[in-house]
Amino acid sequence: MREYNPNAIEKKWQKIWDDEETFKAVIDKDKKKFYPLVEFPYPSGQGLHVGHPRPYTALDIVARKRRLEGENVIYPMGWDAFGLPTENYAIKNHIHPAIVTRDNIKNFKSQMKSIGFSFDWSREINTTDPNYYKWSQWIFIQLYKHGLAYKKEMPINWCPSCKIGLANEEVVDGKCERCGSDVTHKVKNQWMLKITKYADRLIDDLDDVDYEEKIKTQQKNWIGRSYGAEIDFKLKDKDYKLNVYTTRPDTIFGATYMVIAPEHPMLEKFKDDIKNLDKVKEYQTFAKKKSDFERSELSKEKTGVKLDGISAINPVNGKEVPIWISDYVLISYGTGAIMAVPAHDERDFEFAKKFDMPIIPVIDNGDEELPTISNDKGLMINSDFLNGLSVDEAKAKMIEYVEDNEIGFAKVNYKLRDWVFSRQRYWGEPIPMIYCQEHGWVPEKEENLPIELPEVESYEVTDDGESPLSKIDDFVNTTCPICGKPSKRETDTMPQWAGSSWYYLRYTDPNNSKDIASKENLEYFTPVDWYNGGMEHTTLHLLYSRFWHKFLYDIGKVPTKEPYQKRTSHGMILGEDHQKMSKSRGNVVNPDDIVRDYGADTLRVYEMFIGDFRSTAPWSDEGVKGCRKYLERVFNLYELVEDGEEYSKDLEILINQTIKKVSDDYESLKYNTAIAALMSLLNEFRNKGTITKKDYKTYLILLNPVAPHLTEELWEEIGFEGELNQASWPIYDKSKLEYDTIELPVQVNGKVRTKLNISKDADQEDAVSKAENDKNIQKYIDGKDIFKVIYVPGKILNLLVK
Ligand code: ANZ
Repeated sequence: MREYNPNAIEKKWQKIWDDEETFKAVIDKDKKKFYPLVEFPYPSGQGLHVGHPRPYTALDIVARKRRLEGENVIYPMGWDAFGLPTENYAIKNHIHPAIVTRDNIKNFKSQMKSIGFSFDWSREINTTDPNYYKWSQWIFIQLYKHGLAYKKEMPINWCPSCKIGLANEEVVDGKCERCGSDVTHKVKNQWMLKITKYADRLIDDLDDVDYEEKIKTQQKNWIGRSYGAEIDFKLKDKDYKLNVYTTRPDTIFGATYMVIAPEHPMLEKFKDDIKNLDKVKEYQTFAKKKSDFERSELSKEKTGVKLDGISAINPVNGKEVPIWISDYVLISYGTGAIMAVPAHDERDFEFAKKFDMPIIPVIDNGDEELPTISNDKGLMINSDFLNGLSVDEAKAKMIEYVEDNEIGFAKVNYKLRDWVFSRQRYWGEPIPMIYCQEHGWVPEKEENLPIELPEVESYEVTDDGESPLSKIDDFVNTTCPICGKPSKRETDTMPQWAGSSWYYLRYTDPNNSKDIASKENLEYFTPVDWYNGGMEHTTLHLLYSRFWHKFLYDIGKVPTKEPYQKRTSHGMILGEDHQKMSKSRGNVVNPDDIVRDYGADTLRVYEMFIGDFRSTAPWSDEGVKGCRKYLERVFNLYELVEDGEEYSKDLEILINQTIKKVSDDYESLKYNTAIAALMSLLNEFRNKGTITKKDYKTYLILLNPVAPHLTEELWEEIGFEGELNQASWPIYDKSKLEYDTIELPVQVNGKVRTKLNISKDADQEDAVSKAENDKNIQKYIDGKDIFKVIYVPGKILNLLVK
């Protein structure tokens, strides 16, 4: 056995692919295009992690296979390079973030190249390049011009440690997603994007795309559309209507009290009427300390204060109901006030139990014991004119009632909030807006874009939380694009999600200086046919980019309604200890080490063989070694090759089956079972001892997408025509997918005793041994001697015994 030395082979082929621009995509209208996309990384100082190559390899396999099938594949890569870690590193080490970014990109790129991904490097993009962010700024201006960007003073999630405003999505369990500190609130004037205007389309258009179901569900839940009604409850003896949002207008006869958020404006308005105002104020301070997340946790102990001196009237039965303040009602959702129906809502139930309030069941679902929280099956009771109706009928009837009586109306609500788009940081795209005393906010003239980030002495946020740009007079002081009078530039920058919201468009035409990308390129290459990424991006990046895309569609900039036709997700790779890989745990595996010690092809095979692509999988050095062994066997397969332009007769079916399996599996994220099938075909080759050139050729092509360097090398070595990447993907013969089996009648002493399922070409030894193992035959031959065998393949087997 000769020694497999992947390093030399891999460098050689990587150079050839680079020199020949093998994977460069050019418009070719005669060919079907295929646009696979993986999420471009944030080029951190840590370099590539073994988690990165998992999705990159997976779609590289699909990209390479589709090229062999004759498709015109555009598989691009770039850098999502604005963001906090780089900025924090720059602050700490006094290096310009642009330099940190450049060095990190260099490292990432050489790591990626060493793994042999078939990226079209001529389309590389970098979100921090002014030629790129010019267009992020341009898109912002269009959003502004279409009324989708506005400035608003509002409480934002504030990380006291990073000194940055966070989007809701960046707050995880009440903590800053980046540094883990407790998030507080701060009122700031922020640029906002009206993603809520697109809420319906972001839900409804999911019907037209092929996303994994769990991704669709998460997006829908995040947007959180619910159908209900707003209903007015008059305050007793006051000219004021307390307006509630409910998804269950049917349960109104069971509303025994009301709850308003501690921030509800009514409290200020009636402060003179509230007798226990001190308690109320105390409670408001207490609630302020908690995040919305903590406040809405179901399991948490309910707290609240009953307003003394003020109450409301249930509009359907005229009964007086008390009003409470409690933090389980959020000011930011619905109307910030609810009618509480403790018999049928879990939170209300807990609250009513704790504070000893009446619980009136209004739905009879047949349970012996009322009330019951399971609340949408059964007929209405205790509900006057709704009695006897089903829940759905009662909902409709109550909405009709409140509308007729002008005490409310049907209402659709969303959990989705507008997108806080301002960051008070340095390392982001400057928001291209100017404030003029006379004209208010005015967008920068488009011909002046990009507004480049100026040099600053310090990248640190000012103590009052303003962007470091606010300290650069040259940057701040400008003139109004409308009247030319002295004006001030916006100093906030965009969030990290900006550049990634449209990058897949730029790949189609990365150097265009006149447009985000030309119409021709967009029409040919978009939409992305297959986008793979992490589940953690489902409600952030994926939703944001769908929003921007829809907006660009509305203004005629892109030809499709949706950016991504298909979306899949991968599982994380864990350390050998089954924990998430992290520096502090010391369980991080560096892909460079694997490439150096075992080769890129081994890394690729292992990353795909590690387990089901969608599931998390622990790293295993033993597993890597096993994959290396497999490739060593492939490397020595040439020893078995003899001339022959057809498949080996006895392998024909297995080869056809393997082509089918591998082709299907590569397209359906089943990389591990595809590789298993290739491993078992290799074993069959070795068992047999010799294979034909066609057997070999087919094997190399099938394995090529996973182990591209080794297979190219073997292809060249044996002298097949051209380079493997120019070959054609094998097509299986449908008529040769199954062994021909027949029902073979088996006689004992001339009498048919059974029928065996057996290949029509089975040899005599095979047929007899199968017959001997058959229960029906054993009865007649046990303890006897087979003295003669008559066998006509495909026809009959006769055993003569005595
Ligand atoms: C009465 C009722 C009876 C309710 C019942 C539910 C079940 P989704 O589906 O999430 O939209 N709610 C309304 N505004 C709220 C706020 N600002 N903070 C906390 N809870 C609020 O849920 C809507 C339901 O959540 C509403 O319907 C309201 O309680 C509550 F058997 O009204 B319901």
